[in-house]
Formats: sequence, C-alpha cells, structure tokens
Amino acid sequence: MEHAYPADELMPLTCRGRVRGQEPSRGDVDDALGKFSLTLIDSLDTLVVLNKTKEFEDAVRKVLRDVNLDNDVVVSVFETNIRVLGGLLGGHSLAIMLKEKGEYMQWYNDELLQMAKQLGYKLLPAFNTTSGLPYPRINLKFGIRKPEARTGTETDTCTACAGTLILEFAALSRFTGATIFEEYARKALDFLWEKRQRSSNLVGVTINIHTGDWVRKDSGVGAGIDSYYEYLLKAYVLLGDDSFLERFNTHYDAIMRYISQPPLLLDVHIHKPMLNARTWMDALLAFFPGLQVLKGDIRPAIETHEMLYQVIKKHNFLPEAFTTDFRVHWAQHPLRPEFAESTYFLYKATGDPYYLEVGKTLIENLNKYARVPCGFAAMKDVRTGSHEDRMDSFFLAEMFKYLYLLFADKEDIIFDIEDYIFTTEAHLLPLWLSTTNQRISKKNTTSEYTELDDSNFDWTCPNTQILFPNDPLYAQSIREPLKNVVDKSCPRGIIRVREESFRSGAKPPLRARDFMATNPEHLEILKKMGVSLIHLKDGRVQLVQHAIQAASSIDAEDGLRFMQEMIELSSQQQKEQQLPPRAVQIVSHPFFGRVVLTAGPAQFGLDLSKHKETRGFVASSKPYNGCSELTNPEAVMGKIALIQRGQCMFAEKARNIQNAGAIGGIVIDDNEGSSSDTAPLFQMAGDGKDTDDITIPMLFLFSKEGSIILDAIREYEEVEVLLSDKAKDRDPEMENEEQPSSENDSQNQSAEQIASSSQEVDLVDQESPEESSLNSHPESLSPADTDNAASISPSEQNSNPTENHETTSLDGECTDLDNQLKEQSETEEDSNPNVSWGKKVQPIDSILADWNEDIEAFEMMDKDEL
Ligand code: DMJ
Repeated sequence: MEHAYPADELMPLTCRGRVRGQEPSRGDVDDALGKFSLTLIDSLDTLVVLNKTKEFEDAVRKVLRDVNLDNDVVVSVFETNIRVLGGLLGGHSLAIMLKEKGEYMQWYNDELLQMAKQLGYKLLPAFNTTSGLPYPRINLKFGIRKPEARTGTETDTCTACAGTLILEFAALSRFTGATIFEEYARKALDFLWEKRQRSSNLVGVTINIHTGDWVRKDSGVGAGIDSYYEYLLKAYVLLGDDSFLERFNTHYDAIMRYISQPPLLLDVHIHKPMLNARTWMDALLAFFPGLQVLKGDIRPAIETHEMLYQVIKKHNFLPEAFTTDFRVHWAQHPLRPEFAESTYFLYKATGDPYYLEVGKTLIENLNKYARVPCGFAAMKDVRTGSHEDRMDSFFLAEMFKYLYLLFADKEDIIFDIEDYIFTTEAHLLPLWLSTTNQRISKKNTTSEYTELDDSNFDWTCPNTQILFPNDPLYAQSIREPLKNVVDKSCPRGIIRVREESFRSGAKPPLRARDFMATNPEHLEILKKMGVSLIHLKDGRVQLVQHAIQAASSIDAEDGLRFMQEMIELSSQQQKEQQLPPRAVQIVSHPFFGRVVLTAGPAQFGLDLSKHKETRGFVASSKPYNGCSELTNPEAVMGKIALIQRGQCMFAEKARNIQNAGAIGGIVIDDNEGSSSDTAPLFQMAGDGKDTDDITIPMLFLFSKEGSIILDAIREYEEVEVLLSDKAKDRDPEMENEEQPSSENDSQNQSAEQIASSSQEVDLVDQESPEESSLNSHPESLSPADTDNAASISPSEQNSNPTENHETTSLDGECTDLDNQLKEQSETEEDSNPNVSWGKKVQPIDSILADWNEDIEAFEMMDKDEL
C-alpha cells in the first residue's frame, strides 16, 4: 500500500508500483495486470483470515472508491477470473459473514458483489466461440470483437485457462441469481470433457477454441492443466453435482495410471500415455498433493510432497522446473504458493507436526532469501539467490494465507474455515452456495460415466477420524523410504535397464555415435529398423520408431537398441555440453540496464563467462539471415550484429558478421512467438568443424525477447546492449545517463526484468536439413520422442501404480535402484521367452492413434514449409 498502491503489483526492489505500459513488457505475465489494483483485490480475504478486520474494512472501501474495471487493457480471462473475480467474491463472502456477526462491515450492501457482477459481464464476450471455450484474452473496455479490442484473433487456449471458471462463475450466479455465468462455465467444462482423449481419459495442455483439436497433446498435472482437475473436484464439493465427481474420478484414475510415477508426476502423451513427454517437472504441480488430500488419497500425496520438500531443501525454493534427477531445469521461482498449500492440507489431514517443521523452513527461507526492504522479491535464480523486481499478487493471496493457516489454531480465526472452499487462488467461497439458486439445467453425463473398477476411490471423502485413527506415525512410515530420494539421486536408470532387458549384448548394425542424417545408407538402415526421421518446425530433428514398421522382428530389435543408444548419447552430451544462460541487457536510454533478456549461449566464439562482457550498439545485418557476405559491412562494423535464425549454420552466420567487422552477434529466433518463458534454454551448436576462428561472442534470443530489441531500435534508433554471462547491476555509467525522474531508483538494487531461464540445453542447430546431423545434435531425441519406448518403459512394464511404486521407491542407493529395475525387467522377460517381439505388438487403437498423430504432424509440416 505504501509503495505501490493503486498499481496492480509491487516492485519490491525499486519500491514502486508496476503499471502496465510504464514498464518494459514481460509478455504473457503482464496479462494479469488490468490497472485494477490487482494485489489489493487479491488480498482482501487474506486480511480477514489474518484477523485484520479493520484493515479489511479500509481495503474494501478503497476498492469501491478507486477501482475501475473499464480500462482499455487486454487481460487474461483466466487470471482475471481467479484473481479479480475470485478476490471480489472472496471479499464479499467474508464481508457478509462479518456483517452478520454484527461488529464490522455494518455499512456493507453487497457492493463487492456488484463489482464482481460487472466484471463477470465484461468477461462473457470471451465465450462467444462455437465451442464455448473462452478466448484467452479480453479487452476490459472493448471486449473481443471491436476493432479497438486488440484481441480476439487467438485460436488456442490452455486447458486450465478454459477449465478454471466454474467456482467463481457458479458462485457469482448463485450469489446474484443471474444463471448465465454458471451456464457458460459449465458449457466450457462439458466441451473439455467431450474432448478428452477417449482411450487414455487424459487431456492435452492446449486446445483450439474453434475446432476443439488438441494443439499440445502432452498431459500432466502442472502448468496448463492443473486447476482444470482441481475445479472438477471442487465444483463437486461446492455444487454437489455428481457429474463433476465422476469426471474427476475418471481423470484421476488416468492420472494415477499414467502420470503418477511415485514420488514423481511426469507428463505423458495423451495418445500414448505410456510414453513420458518430458524428463522434468514444473513447480505448479506442487498443488497436486493438496488436491489428493481433498480426494482422500493420502499416500501418494505424502510421497510427492516429500520429494518436493527435498528439492526445496536443496535449492531453498522450488525451481520453476526440475529434472527427474532433481537438477534445476528452470531456475526462477516467483514465490509460488502451491507447495505451502499442499503442506497445509497434509497437516490438516495427518496432524503430523512434521508439516509444521516444513512450514517453518518455508518461512525461514522466505525471510532469509526473498525478503527485501519493500516486500518479498521473486527469485530470478534459486542457485545464485538473485532477485527479480517482482512480487506477484498470489504471494499475498495464497502464500500468506496458507502459511498463516498452517500455524493458526481454531480460535485464531474468527470464522469457521471449514465452511468454505478454497478457489485455486485461495479465495474463500461459502459451501452454503450449494443449496442456493440451483436453477441451472445440468447436463446428464452420468450415462457416459463408466464405473471405475479400481482401488483409487476407497478413501474418497477424507475423514481424518477414519483415515488416521490415533496413528501419528502413519505419514512418517510413508516418508521414511523416500528420505534420501533427492540427495542421493541419480538418473533413473531407465536406459540401463532397457539395455539390460536385451541381455544379448548385441549391438545394432548402425551405432548411434556413427549416425549421419545426410548419409543415404544410414537412412536406409533406419528405415529397415522402423525408425523414421522427422524435421520439426522448430528446427529440431526427431527420431521415431514404430517397431511394427520394421522389416523383421530382428530389425525391430536392432532399432530399439539404436534408439536407446541415441537416448543415452543424447543425455550424455546434454550433460557434458550444458552451458548456463547468458544475458543481453539493454543499457541505453530509456532502459538503463533495467531490461535484461535471457539469452542462449553458443558452443563457439568468445566465452562470456571467461571474458569481460561485450558492449556495443546493435545493427541489423544484410542479408538478415547472415548466410552470405554482408552487403552492409559499414553498418555493422564495430557493432553487435542482429541476425535471424535459419537458412544456414550458426557458425556460418558468425563468420559472416565477424568478417564484416561486428564485435558480437545476436541470433533472433525466426519461430514467431517463441520465448524463454516457455521454451528451454537454446544453445547454439557449432558446425561440427573447427570453430576456433570465431572470436566474437554470439548469443541467441527467442523471438519474443528478440522483438524487444527490434522494437527498441524502431523506437529509439540507437540501442546499446551488453552481452554477458549474467545481468550486471546498473553501473554508474548507466545511472549517470538516467533521467532526473528516475533518480530515486538508482539508489536501489538492480531491477532486471529477466525472463525465466532454463537449464535444458537444446543443442540443435538444424537450420538447414541438408547440413543437419543427429550425430552432432542428438539431444533432439528424448525418450519421449521414441515410440519404441512405449513398449519398454518401466511404467508399461509395470502399469500398476502400486507395484510401480515398489520398484521406484528409492532408498537412496543408485545401484540398488538400478538392480531392482533390472531384476524386474529380467524377471518379466524370463517369464515369457517370446516377450521381446510379442511385447512390441501395439494394440490396434494405439497404432491408429500413432498414424493419426503422424499424419497430423506431417500435415502440419507441409503447411509450415509451404
Ligand atoms: C496462482 O495464481 C493460482 O494458484 C493458479 O491456479 C496457478 N498458480 C498461481 C500461483 O503459482
């Protein structure tokens, strides 16, 4: 309130408010900011939980007096719903509770509810699609259609974005009697349910809002999907509608079957759910143990939570993403509350004081590493402890609330929290809404529901009295086998197990390390082995094996060995060649070092970690792709040349700009919309030849970051940047150049606007298919890329979640784990002498799904290439 109000968010390093349009754009993250005092609205019910009733009363008055919901600004429908609509409804829920008590809020006359309704109507135009799935963004003033709206052209949205509305919209309908909101949210959920992948019962991460086609077919419980599942279960709790529970149970069964690999939760493909789609997990999935508590499935909740806690103990915070062997994958941490949320629910379910210790650690780490004079600052990199000038509104809405509740006794809270349900943003909605204004016609989905025959549901509807009768040691007994899972972790040994599973020691006719994508003989061998080569539109090359397409069963087995060698080679090279992210910092007026863009390193040229940074003005090269001698050497001489990705090898571009006298180069991705927020770090590989002749530094920017520089040139012409291994604090030189109005800022710490960085290395420079070779870029192949993995992944060898858990319940000894897995694999083979070939026969629906996917992929490629 002191430094930022009425801005949407606090910038805790520079002690001022973040006002959209006045700060350099951070991309999608800024879509939460609607110039509607976001943090204040998001914090309303936190104040009541913390027993700050007087402050709540003042805050409500401020919201009513100051907040305008009619701004000409494009906001995220999802974020506005969960944070602003949810915040207003949570505030209203507690305002009427207080009013009824007779002391505070006596003047209150549903004003927050009226604002909520106004906002609800503003969001409704987003649902004007044939599917009923909402557009991802809307202009608060102009809606979707009007020319001034500057939105409405999007085709895709995330599943969570379309499936996380029902609690707020139904509450709004039931509070006001206006049924339209609940109807729209139900329609979107009905559509998603219809579109679930029917054989796996999973949903993808993004969906086309017009056609209903899955755009991203990977599926997990974290980013992009998380709160869709949460809202199905909670909609059942709040609205008492069985169809939501049935849907949730169907999905939950699929999640436990395919995604849950205790203690891990790993993304899979919806059509091929036995195939992992990633080798890393994101921080958002940390909410899932909390949801499992609500569902009553405590054991896996304890296991996953324990694993996450150990990752936190290692890095002080949960990195945005981390690998299956618990290395940092994206180092950022924006003070997300999901782990605190799960800790709270696990404590409620088990009463185990261990979870209080966990909460204490969280608080200590926040105070030690994130607390700054004006607030709490997000971690830019959990490894270095560097900060971002950012404090998202969910920090007060959720983190404070859950941590307070974890330690609060019943009498510390002035109302009974059990009478409310938490939305995904931890806003409180009263359960009595379930019996109010129930006028919505419910779709009868029961006929579609197949009774699930499994034990996941034995404990549905948790009841602490029944689940843990006088047994405080229950949770401990589940945690015990996992106590060293992170510290003594090692790669999961899958590859070795797979190799062992062949036991013959035979080598494939073509070794992975010898493979050249340009060698026709090699391509012929690949074909025989049922391996096809796909050039992805982002420049990577993917190898896929369909055992069934191999010339014979022996060729198919050779293909499997080849794929496994390639996987191993790839992961080895990734580890060996992994370089940390670099930074491109704009230092000229009016940025003065505040804009720092996460850049990918190059495996050639000047190593910025060993040399002083390179500083210079930027100039675009001609030709822009830098693939031939530059026609504008005078323009790039002594400058940092901008070049577009594509058409030739990175090293060739570097040589051409170096010859023209450039002192450095920035390659900008030609894949429109790519961003370091969403893509793993990209590392530029050499050309397989000696690159010692390249002496200038080269960095890579995704298109979003690249366009920040290009926009700056358009606006200011002279743009000076610093290429370095990490962002430099704004130095005296920059400060001297600063405008008088910003003088105060220069006293403060740096205000870097770093996009999220990632540790995953994408070595691929498959710029020209003719020059590409998987030998030098094998990282494009991951277990997820191999169809054959489906037939041999541990999860399929053992698809029963419980047994799978037994196999992977790590006791900290890598060798033990490997042996366990190996033994299991051998046992299974021994029991069936024909299993090697027989196991690879795919069921017909999975073959059809494969075909459809491949056809879609090729159709997509044709379109893109044309
Ligand atoms: C919150 O805004 C909500 O919890 C949302 O569902 C996803 N996560 C963020 C905080 O991490």
